[in-house]
Parts: sequence; structure tokens; C-alpha cells
Amino acid sequence: MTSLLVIIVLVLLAVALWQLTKIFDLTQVGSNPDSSEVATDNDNNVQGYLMFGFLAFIYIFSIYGLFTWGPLVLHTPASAHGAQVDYLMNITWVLIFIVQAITQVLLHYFAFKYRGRQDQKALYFADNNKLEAIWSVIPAVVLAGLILYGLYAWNNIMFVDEDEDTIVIELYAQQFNWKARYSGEDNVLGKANVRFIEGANAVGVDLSDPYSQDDILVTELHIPKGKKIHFKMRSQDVLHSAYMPHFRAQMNCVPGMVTEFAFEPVYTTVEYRELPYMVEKVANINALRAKKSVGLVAKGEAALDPYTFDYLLLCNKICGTSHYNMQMKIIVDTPEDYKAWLKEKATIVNEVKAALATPAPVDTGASTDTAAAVTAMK
Ligand SMILES: [Cu+2]
Repeated sequence: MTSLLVIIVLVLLAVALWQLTKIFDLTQVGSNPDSSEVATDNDNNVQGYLMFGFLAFIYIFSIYGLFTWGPLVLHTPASAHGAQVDYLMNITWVLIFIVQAITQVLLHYFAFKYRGRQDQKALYFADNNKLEAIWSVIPAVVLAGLILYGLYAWNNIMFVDEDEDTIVIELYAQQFNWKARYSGEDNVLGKANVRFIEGANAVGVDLSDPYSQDDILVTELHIPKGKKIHFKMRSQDVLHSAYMPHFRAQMNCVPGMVTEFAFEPVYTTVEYRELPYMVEKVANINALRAKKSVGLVAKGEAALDPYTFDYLLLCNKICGTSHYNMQMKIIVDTPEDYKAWLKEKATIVNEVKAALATPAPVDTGASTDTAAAVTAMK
């Protein structure tokens, strides 16, 4: 609210200043012999040199930005395919940087060279086929190369061999949280449908399907290092996007269909926390938090807790009011720790049974479907 008021005050001040200059201009009418609004050679020269000034500003700001904010980008990829994505990204950056550097020089140089002069008239010509061919063919060839290489990388990354030994996990998106369903010992997810959603069966698993008997539902994703994980994504309500930046993975979650993405994590959470770049990054974050805490404590508020790194699954589609907070922690374990963790989890079927065993406060009548399904399974 305060910032809105400040903006309104600034806008009103600007309007007042603008009106004052207009009044000032009106008082000057007749006192200046050259009151024509046509640019003089001097005006054009000033504009021409200002073009170079602006060019310098663009370059200096680019270099400043590169050094100041460059280290903030995602660093070491935590998945086997991540290096390919980074390589493609870096090629694109280098190309953009070179093209930008050359075209900006040309643009500003020509703006200076052909600045207005009193004795000079602009030359008019309708078209130049040679020039147009050059500036159409070069970008077309470069872009086609980039796209072909991108498609090749995408196909490489997205290919999952049918016979490959993977772990199948479902990522279930809903406004505004994530759940993960493990396919259990059979490594096949049971059928699911939103119509089956009820109580402990939060993702609508068809409890009468034999494949769903060993499915496990969790709200914190654990995956083992060195094994390919085959994610199958579903959404309950609107379009979401499962985004795992450290693993260079992203896939839309679309209501009514299953989308897929597979990758192999190459660092456990503990190993990734110990990478030198991450140690430095976390130290920086904690230094900032400590600084902020001093002010908070002075105001009588609680100090901020120190930050520790964790992989995250985020939503990367603006899906509603709490989109910003739609995230799930991902823990990459050693294969042994992963097995031990998974062993302790109860299956959805058992959770539903346990929920039914404890009497519900109000019988809505809707639970009879689930009860029938559970009885049918026995
Ligand atoms: Cu979302």
C-alpha cells in the first residue's frame, strides 16, 4: 500500500514538473529568434554521439551484469543428462552474445554515420535482393542448426528404453501441492482416476487394480543415486509443470493425461551440499540471513534459521494464488538409504484400510465405494 502511494506521489510530481516546463516555454515565446522545431546540424551531431554513448552503456551494463549476476545461475547439474542441457544452453548464449555484439555496433554506427545534415537528402531505394538474402539466409542456417541440435539432444534425453531398469514414480500435481506415488515391488503404477479420490486415497488410485496393491503415497520425494527414475506426471485440476532445476528436468502436468520424464541423479543430497560452489553459495545466503536477522531481532522478532540446501520440485506454470509455494523437497539417497526409507512406508491400500478401521466422525455414505473396493481386494 505504501509503495502504491509513493508511486502515485511520484507520478503526480512528474505531471506537475511537466506542466511547469510548459508554462516556462510559454513565457519564452518571442524571446528566442530560432524557435523552429527543425533539428539543426548541431542537434543531429549531439544525437549521433549520444548513440555511441548508449552503445557504451549497453556493453558496460552487459559486462557488469555478467560478472555481478553470472555466478547466480544454476551450476553443476545433478543428473546424468544435465550436461547436455547446459551445453545446448551455453551454445545458445554464446551465439546470442556474438550476434548482439555485432548487430548493436552496426546499428549504432549507422545511426551515427547517416545522422541528419542540412545539405543532405536521404537516398531512397525500394529493395536490395542481395542484402535481404544475406540477412535471411545466415540466421535461417544458424537457427536451423540450433534447432536440429536441440531436437537431437531432446530425443537423447527423452528416450527411455523399454527394457531399461528404471524406478517408476508418479508425480501428482494439484493446487497447490505435490504428491509422489511409488509403484512398489511390481514397478507398475495401479490405475487411477479423480473419481476414486477419497480420504487416504488422495490421488484417486483404483484400489481394485492388482497393480495398485503395493503403491505407496508420500509428500517428500526420495530417489536413489545412480538409478534412472521414470516419472509419470498427472494433474488433478489445472495445468502445472514439474520443474526440477538442479536435475535440468521440466515437464507439464496436464489434467486428463499422463506425461513423462526420466533422469538419473548423479549426486546424493549430501554430496551436492558438499560441492565447493554450493558450500560458498550457502555461506553467502547465510551471511545475508544473519545480517537480516540483526534487524529482525532488534524489532523483537525471531531470527531467521540458517539455510541448508535441498533439491526441490517446483511448479513452473502459474496455476493460481499459491503457485509460488507449490513445491516438494527431493532427497537423493544412496541406494541402501533409499531402500530403508521406502521399506518403512505403508501402502495406500493399508492406509485406506487403517482409515476405515477408525470410525469416521460423520458417515457421508460416499465411503461405501472405497469400502466395497477394499472388501473386493481381500
Ligand atoms: Cu502449479
